[in-house]
Amino acid sequence: MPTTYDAIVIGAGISGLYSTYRLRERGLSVHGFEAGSDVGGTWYWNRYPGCRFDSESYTYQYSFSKELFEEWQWSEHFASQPEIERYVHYVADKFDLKRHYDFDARVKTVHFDDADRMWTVTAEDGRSARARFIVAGTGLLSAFQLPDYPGVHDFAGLTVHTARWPKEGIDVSGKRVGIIGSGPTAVQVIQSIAPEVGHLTVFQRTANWCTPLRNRPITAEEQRDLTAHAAEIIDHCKQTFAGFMHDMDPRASTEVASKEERWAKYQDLYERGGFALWFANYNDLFTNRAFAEEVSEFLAEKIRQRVKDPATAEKLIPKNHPYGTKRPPGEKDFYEAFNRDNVDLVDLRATPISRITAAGVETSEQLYELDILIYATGFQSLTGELLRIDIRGEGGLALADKWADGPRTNLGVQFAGFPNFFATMGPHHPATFCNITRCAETTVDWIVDCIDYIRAHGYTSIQPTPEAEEAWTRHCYDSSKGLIIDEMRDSWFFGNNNPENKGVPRFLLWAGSVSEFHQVYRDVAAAGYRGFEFR
Ligand code: NA7
Repeated sequence: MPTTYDAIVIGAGISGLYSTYRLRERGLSVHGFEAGSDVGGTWYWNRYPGCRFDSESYTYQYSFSKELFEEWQWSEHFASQPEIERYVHYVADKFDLKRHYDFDARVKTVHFDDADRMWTVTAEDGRSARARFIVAGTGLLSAFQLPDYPGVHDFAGLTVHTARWPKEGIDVSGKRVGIIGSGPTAVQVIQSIAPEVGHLTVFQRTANWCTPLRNRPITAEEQRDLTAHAAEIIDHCKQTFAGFMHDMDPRASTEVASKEERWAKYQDLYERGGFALWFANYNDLFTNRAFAEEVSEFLAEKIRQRVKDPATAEKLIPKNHPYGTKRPPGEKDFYEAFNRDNVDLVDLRATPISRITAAGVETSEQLYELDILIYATGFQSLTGELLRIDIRGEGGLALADKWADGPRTNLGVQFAGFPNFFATMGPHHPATFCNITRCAETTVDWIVDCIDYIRAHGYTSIQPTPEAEEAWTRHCYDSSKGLIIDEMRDSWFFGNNNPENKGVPRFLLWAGSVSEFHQVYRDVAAAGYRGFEFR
């Protein structure tokens, strides 16, 4: 008979670890399941070359412990994966969180028992536990995807997805390497390995608007300043649109009559780095196509300046979406990589991949022979990490069936028919467009307060009312209307590569601001968890 706990946490990443910490602090017995061999979540799996934050390090860290906050110092403005992984270990060790987890335990089933209203969680290897409450800290970009090209498993060389990069690394020196994908991950990999490989072929389906990250070491003086203002920085992030430290300009671009003045601002933001151009720009960037296209024109000019071969530069300039409609990759010398003799760019719109063969990648034009094939092809975004688990609620209702026509949630945190099941970062969760830790802490605090409320009132369970779920779901699907992204629907925000969408992308985020998200969560709790029913 499996051991029974008050709560089971799935995942030992940023939100899972914090859930474990908070639940234990409130006196609940907690057990965790983690597919990886150790803590870290995203920062455990994504250990590919060049992996680093695109949030400023000090805006991403946990803020729940003053001591932790004061102890940890980042070495760079945008820390790299090894440092981030060290940080997550530091947190887990400091708060003695690892002992609660089964590691190497990928969850296979999460089933609700109608008789005693308890959940049973079972891992692939049969390890199992029961609990009244489930907190799924399974992330939003965890279920990695390979394309469905014919022969995808036929390649005789080394195949690797960036989200499964081996711990011991891969020796790319002198090798013929191919990479499929051109999102933020691919950009980080390409600029890192280009100087090392024998030859690199980049297979690009959609060019992206990449902007300089401007990473650099944190100087002693900067550190003193950051330490002095650490709490203020975090508080400030909670007031901004997406939880980063950048403030949108209070003006719309249309209020600035002179193109020279607007252009000077783009240049300033381009110099500032991080997401400044995205989140500190004029406030109509997401709604005014002409303005987004002007910023695109500014960036296209930069690409033409940086890439020597005009034909390659044109391929690297996005033609199907303006700036700001996809998450813009941060880069250092990504564009300069294409000036190297050992790097080639293949435009998959002009010459699509026909199949993967034992020798390499075959396009409509030619076969590219390779030693190593890297897939930087992203994730079954937002839904994949939950749908890949067999989750069954009341009456055996399968989550996959409930979501057959798209996800349905209340506040992104609970699903009707799945009592006491909480997701920290699923679809339609307001936190998914956020600087993750900033919103994960709020979400977990909300969940843990809610569990406290249930226990304090002698209830056994909570789940959304069907009406509230319908209203939130409709609200989220509608929230992209009027935004430029809605005209394209071609990023992971819409699950554009998610198989369950069957080619009909749906908006999987909530297009509100971080401060609105905090308000919505506060209001619902203050109104006795309006839109949820207790038993
Ligand atoms: P993304 O941003 O989802 O990018 C995936 C990339 O892979 C993107 O360029 C896709 O092109 C490409 N892709 C996906 N499927 C295919 C196929 N079948 N053929 C060719 N190319 C393909 O994932 P990332 O890992 O880069 O970044 C994820 C997030 O992590 C990012 O937003 C940051 O928050 C960190 P497409 O654009 O679909 O044409």
